[in-house]
Amino acid sequence: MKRTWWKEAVVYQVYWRSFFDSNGDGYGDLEGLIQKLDYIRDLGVDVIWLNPCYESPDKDNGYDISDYYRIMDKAGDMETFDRLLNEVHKRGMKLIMDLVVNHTSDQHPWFIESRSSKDNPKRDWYIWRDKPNNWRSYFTPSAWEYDEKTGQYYFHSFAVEQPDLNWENEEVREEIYKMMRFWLDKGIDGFRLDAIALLAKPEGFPDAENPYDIRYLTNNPGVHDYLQEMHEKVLKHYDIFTVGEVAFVSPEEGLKYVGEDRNELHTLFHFEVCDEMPTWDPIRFKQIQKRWYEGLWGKGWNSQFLNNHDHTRQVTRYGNDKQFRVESAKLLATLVHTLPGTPYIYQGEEIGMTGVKFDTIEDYNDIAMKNKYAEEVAKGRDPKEVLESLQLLSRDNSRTPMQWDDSEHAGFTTGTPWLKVNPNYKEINVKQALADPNSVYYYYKKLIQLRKQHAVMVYGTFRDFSEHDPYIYAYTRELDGVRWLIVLNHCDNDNVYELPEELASAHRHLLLGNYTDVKEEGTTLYMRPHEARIYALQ
Ligand code: TEU
Repeated sequence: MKRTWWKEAVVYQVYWRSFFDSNGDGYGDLEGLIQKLDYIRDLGVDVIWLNPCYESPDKDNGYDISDYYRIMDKAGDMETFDRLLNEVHKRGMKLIMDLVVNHTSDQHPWFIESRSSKDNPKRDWYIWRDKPNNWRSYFTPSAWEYDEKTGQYYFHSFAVEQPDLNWENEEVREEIYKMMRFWLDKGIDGFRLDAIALLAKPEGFPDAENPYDIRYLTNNPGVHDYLQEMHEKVLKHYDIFTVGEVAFVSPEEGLKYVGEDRNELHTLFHFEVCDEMPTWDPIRFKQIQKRWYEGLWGKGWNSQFLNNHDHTRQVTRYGNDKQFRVESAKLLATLVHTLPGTPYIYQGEEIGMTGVKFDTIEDYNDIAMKNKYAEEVAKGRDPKEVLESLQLLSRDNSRTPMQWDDSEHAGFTTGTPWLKVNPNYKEINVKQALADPNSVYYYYKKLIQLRKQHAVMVYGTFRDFSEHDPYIYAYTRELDGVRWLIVLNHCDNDNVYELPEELASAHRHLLLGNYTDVKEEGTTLYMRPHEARIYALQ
């Protein structure tokens, strides 16, 4: 298999508005990120993924861009961005930008022109129709919005304020490619391509049988032509790393985006876990891993992540954030860093930050959640019940400010934070984590070190030795005669793992574990709640 830096890398996602506020306005900013770069570097991170910081009315926290060539005031300015890039590079790290090209803000001058009249030259830059079909958008009951001025509807896959660009229009594509070159010529190291599987729309927009199953929004014929053109005209001319957000795909479909012979993207985020597996489902999770491994291995590269700015923090959603928070956070980290693919850390995950439950809808900010809340309450449902039903998966679970210390607002801001800090910041914060040698933070650091020292962790073949076990996940990675065994007890109780014959005779050397000692007898491993072990077998 071809060895590349981005397969070996560990990526750290910075949701800058919640990372560190340098000027007291309540929003994190690029200057704040610069001040915390040493913290990120010390963890061992190679690449930073920066959420969108372009000019934006901020209806969807920067995913509604009104000027691709400017930095939004909340984040800073272009001079600060240039300095950030330079400071990242000085520390031997790389920076990839989040880029949204499926849609813009409705305040983008292109859209303002487009909606101004039917014969405006930019009319065709967006998607206009006389009649809507029955599709829903990700965030609203209809994917179409009526525009009185010209008496037509425009299409939006997300919020009303996020009209989709018309990728069939060549001028649109050329403008986007030009803008991508602008950023790449600055020296950024790649893109995380937002909602990239949505670029192509189906001919004629036929009605869906079940409008609630929004798969129709993604993977439509033509998307690969756009990506191959983007690769040809932009991406292939730079030594960069690209990761595309590709929802609702099987490994076979996914391979079309990332196949090494396809000239499209390097890697993808598929969402079989984060979108489609609401709570921990061990057998299903194992099947997903196995299928993606078999589908991609040797042909294209996967990503590993259990949360991001759209998905509730992993220790809350997939682990135990109460009695076993520390053990569970370490177990999930072990999983993400030892399964095949490039591992992602979402800011705060490395100290075991948890999700949040605010008492009122007013305390929430997430447009997806707020729209859904309004829709359900309008149907006559009990508001309290609606709030409760939306809490676990609200995107604000992962967006609360980074917890730096136990001072007011967790040391995130001297002002009023744009979103409330999780009340548990007095116990869970960076300062505490750095002072405790057994913290989640130091465990991440060790995992990342291991990845740098042992190619088996990146390039090793994968085999599951626990397919039907609902609690224990045991698998090997193997490369050039080096064999590792990972054993995880994803459970609040003790469990026993009997080593299969094939592995039983090997000498085991413990490389990393999340308990201070190891209980085993012969070929029987006694695993405590949320215990994780990485062994080298000899
Ligand atoms: O998300 C796209 C998206 O579809 C997610 O809402 C969804 O939850 C998922 O994980 C993929 O199926 C991206 C951004 O990450 C999100 O923050 C934006 O709101 C959205 O695009 C619109 O730009």
